[in-house]
Amino acid sequence: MNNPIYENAKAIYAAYGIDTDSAIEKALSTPISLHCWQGDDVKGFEGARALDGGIQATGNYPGAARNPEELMADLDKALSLMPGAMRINLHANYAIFNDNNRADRDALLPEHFEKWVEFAIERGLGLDFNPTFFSHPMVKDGLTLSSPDDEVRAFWVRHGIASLRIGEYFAKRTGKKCLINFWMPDGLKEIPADRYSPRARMADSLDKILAAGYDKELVDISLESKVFGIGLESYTVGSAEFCLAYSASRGLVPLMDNGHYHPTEQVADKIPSMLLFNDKIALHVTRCVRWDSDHVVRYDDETREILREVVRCGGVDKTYIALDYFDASINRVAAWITGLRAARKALLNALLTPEALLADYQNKADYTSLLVISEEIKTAPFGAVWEELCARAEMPAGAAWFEEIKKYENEVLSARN
Ligand code: RNT
Ligand code: ZN
Repeated sequence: MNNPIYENAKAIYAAYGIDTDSAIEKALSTPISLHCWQGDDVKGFEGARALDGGIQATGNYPGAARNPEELMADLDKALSLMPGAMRINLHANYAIFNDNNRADRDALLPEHFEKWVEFAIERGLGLDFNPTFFSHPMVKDGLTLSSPDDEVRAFWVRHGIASLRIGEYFAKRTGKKCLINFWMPDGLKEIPADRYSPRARMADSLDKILAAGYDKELVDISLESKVFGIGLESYTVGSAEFCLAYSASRGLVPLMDNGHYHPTEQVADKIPSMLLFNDKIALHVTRCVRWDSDHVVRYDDETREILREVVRCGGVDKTYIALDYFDASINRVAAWITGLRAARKALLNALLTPEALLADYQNKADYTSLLVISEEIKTAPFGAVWEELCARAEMPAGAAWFEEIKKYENEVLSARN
């Protein structure tokens, strides 16, 4: 470890009381869950043509994965250029059927994910799971678990229960706990006459799913709130208050997606309160441009602040960190890698920030020092530590990884249409 550039950076951070070696170690060992759905614009393998549920993937860049083999090959390519511990986040519509075992969402079984389980085990990865409450004919008038139609609700309750079993199976096979995240798009385009009943039905349906029981050693269940969706602008059943209150009362993990709040709300500011009152929290790290657009995560102020808050609250081991974005307008493998590396950089940056020193200034009301040091630390040689992290993970630093992806595009992706 005699890279003089790194040694110099190490000394600069040491002057702030920061140990770069342990920061690198923690940044590498903290798992980040990679969403399978960036690889094919959230289409899945059920033959769906349109994405609904108030979310949209825009763009038509060539080379999207068309089947499980292609998606797995693309994931492998992406994983080969992502430093640090990874998990794979699957959605129910990515079930892999053969000719004899096709099943609708309400009858999904662990066996429909066997190939994913093998994929994960071979690579030593954990798996997370998401029931898919969108892009399906049983979504009636934009509603699933909150529908007034008994049959619709019953169908989705069965889907929820099936998802618990799949998540438990993932954990048993991989030996790693699985996070099962529930996000229902349920909402209305127009101003509702009744905001109460859909929420009451949603709570009742979720209760029915949980009543089926699940092994808390194997899985955690999270609930993701949202503010609005495209075509569902006026009312969201699973609002922030609904999801927070429901999670708290039923022992679930609250999940915050930073695209799911009003534009001036900061998820970073919500994290301390959530960590104060929950053993665990979950995050969907995304980037919204003017709306919940799910742009590729960048190493920007918002991402940095979110990860800093997780770190300074001592929340790294209490927080499920997952990525959630889908950009169809650029090379999708590059999108995966860019977002993951940005999130990992933000985590490293947080671990390299002298939070205790800064908090001390705040507590002493020494706001001058707080401002000055906060600004000076910004130009500390972060890049040298990031390069060292990449070297320790045996991954290219800088943009060298992109050459590999361009080659992959020419040789593999461009042959798809
Ligand atoms: C949608 C939510 C949700 C989805 C995924 C595909 O607004 O963020 O997490 O992005 O389930
Ligand atoms: Zn999300």
